[in-house]
Amino acid sequence: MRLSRFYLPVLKETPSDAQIVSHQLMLRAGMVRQQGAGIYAWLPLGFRVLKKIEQIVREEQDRAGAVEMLMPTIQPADLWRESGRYDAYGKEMLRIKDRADREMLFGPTNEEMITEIFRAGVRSYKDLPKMLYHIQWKFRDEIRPRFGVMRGREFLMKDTYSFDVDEAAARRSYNKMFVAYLRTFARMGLRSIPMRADTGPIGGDLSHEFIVLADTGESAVFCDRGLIDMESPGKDVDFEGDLQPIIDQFTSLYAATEEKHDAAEFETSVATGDRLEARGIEVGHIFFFGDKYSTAMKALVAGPEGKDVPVQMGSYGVGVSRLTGALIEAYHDDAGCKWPMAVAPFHVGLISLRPGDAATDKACAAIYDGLEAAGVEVLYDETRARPGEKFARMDLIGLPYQVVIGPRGLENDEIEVKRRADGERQTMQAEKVVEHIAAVVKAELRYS
Ligand code: 5CA
Repeated sequence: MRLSRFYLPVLKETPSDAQIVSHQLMLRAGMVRQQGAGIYAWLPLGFRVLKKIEQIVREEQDRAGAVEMLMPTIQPADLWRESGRYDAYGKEMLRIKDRADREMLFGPTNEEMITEIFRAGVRSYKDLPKMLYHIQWKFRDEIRPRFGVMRGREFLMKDTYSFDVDEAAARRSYNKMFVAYLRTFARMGLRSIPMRADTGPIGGDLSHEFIVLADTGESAVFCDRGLIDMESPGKDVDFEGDLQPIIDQFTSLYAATEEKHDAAEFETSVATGDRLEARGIEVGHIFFFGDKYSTAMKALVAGPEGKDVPVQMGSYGVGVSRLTGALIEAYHDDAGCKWPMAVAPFHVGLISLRPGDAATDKACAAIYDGLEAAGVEVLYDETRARPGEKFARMDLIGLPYQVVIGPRGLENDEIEVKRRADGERQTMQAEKVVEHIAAVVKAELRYS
């Protein structure tokens, strides 16, 4: 992508209303633009990150056996009257009327709709288990939208719903999502800690929040430090096998959000030096709520004994748009973002120090074409901006590698390659650059 064609409206000043670094950087780097309280337009750079996150979430859902679909954002109120949540949900629900005066709403979540879809098509336990998901915009009229995309009113969520014949089977579905979540966040470079959590308006009594530790996080959390170093399950994990040992390992140490925190238990079960009281960002939340919706909405299946039973359900959410902010909180410095390769908007920034100079243009074109041919995503800054401005902009948007080409270096057949993560610089011959970059990008994209 040529920068002159792209749309990258970077800001020089830090917007005064942005309190946390991820919000500041997302605005400064031209990733999003606010359109209303808690409502953001995703500009091309931010959109690319969002799509990368979404794709990792999707791949791990598919791997765990969930099946993708897409439900609408607008839902009829009557569906929510069936479950009893239409009144219970309160002011957080955005209620709308259409031209025929029918009551509608902008979906804050999809338990009711998926239950309606399920009951229309499944009759027997023999069709179970089923796990269905979609990645769709939600609207919650939050009292205090803040921190940019971290607590938005309109936000992108991945929500999965599981359907099982009995509680033991539902537990297996829950475990699949538990493991899928550990892997999903790890692939993005985030260490998430599953914590016992409150269920709020979704309901049920078994629930975990996946928390990424960060000083700017909205949740107060309490856990055993041992959880920080626990390795997430690898690529070879068998989702059809017994996942309980993995769940047991992650739940063996104390970890709870504020609402579920038990100070006495924390003190007796965790050694003083291992007690961690911190703040964190909730990037995912999983729930098992049994027959809460299936009984109310009559989603029954014929059980093994021939009798109809309400299906056992769970729901599992990932904050896809929130993750963009969480990732910046985890990966930045004073100069800007430092994207991990897996979620970077482009893998490499190519900076021409003297566009218009024949030798520089030629060398840039060769490397740009070579990298693209090797499947590397390049943002090519061939604009007329001053070098200082180009460097600052490239640091701000935080692509993992920068390739800097100018006439002076070319005289000695030297091209500079900078790694954004630690600022390490290397000079190399022009003919080596494509091969080198393609190799490091590939290596950093490999995950276990
Ligand atoms: N139906 C369930 C699971 S699918 C559900 O709605 N769960 S939730 O309320 O916990 O939301 C799932 C995830 O969405 C949260 O873990 C969080 O990462 C994200 N999320 C929730 N509210 C917001 C918000 N206002 N802004 C950004 N992300 C949010």
